[in-house]
Amino acid sequence: MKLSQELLNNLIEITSNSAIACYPYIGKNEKILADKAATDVMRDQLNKLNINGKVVIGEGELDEAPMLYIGEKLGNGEGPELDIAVDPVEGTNFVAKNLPGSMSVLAVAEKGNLFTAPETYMHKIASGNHIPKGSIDIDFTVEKNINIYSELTNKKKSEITVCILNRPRHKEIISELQRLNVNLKLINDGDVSGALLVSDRKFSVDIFMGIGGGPEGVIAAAALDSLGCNFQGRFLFKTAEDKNRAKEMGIRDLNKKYEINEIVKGESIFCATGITSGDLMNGVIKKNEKFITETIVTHNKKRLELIKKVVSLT
Ligand code: VTB
Repeated sequence: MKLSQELLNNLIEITSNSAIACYPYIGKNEKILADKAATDVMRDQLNKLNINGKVVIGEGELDEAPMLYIGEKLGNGEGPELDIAVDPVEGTNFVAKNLPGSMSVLAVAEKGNLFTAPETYMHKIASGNHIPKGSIDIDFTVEKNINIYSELTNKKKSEITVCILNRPRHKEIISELQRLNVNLKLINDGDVSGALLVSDRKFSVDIFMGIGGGPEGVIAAAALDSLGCNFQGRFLFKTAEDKNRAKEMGIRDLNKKYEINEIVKGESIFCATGITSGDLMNGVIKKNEKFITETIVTHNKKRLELIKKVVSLT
């Protein structure tokens, strides 16, 4: 394997520590401070690794520092060349308001294998690995996709659940799903987790759809790829600035529908540690002088693994 077990262990350590760095900010209504605490730890620890990494999915551009920005070099420059996607706090509102589902996330692939995405919206659709590739399509109507899913799984429409961000822009999709008598799982933020809920039937989510962050789409695709799940995305570039930025990043066809294997290629590692407890894993727990973290990990064609770590306070 090209991405080593040592790298995987290091990434688990890093997202655990960046989640722990957020712990004091849970419920403090200070999302910027929470994000900064996690970002500082993530950057600092990534820079100590024997890697020659570059951020391909980050938060903004250089002038928006101190965030980990697109193009930032990470590592001591002495190891493998890697593309790195960072989301030190996915769900900053959840941390600030002490709500379920925030996590600290990293995804890594070999250089050139992870899509460099600008910070813009993405229209996404995801389904589990029990659905044959190419069956459900972002360009089909909601009704057509639900009918296909229903036929493939022998589920009645009333037994199907769709996860979607609760946003005014989804008014029509949500009404259509209601008309079809499909169950909704309406999430307020955190659409990386939302997309991952299709990966295992125990989460009771059949399809994830709708418009969310583009970077979050790429990160979710990295995990879904390892799990053999389906994902398609199309960036939505609205302003002239967005469009120019996309062109600068090498995106020629601004309306292109991306298949999962165009977003993430080859081997990849996805690593997410819970900050506040959610559907996927528990959040950081402080017990005596120790922190207990839960991290979900995918590495190449391995199943979603849940790793518990105990970190002593120093
Ligand atoms: C989602 C969600 C993120 O942004 O991508 C969302 O996963 C999309 O943007 O947690 P809007 O909030 O503008 O709809 C977040 O909520 C925050 O980055």
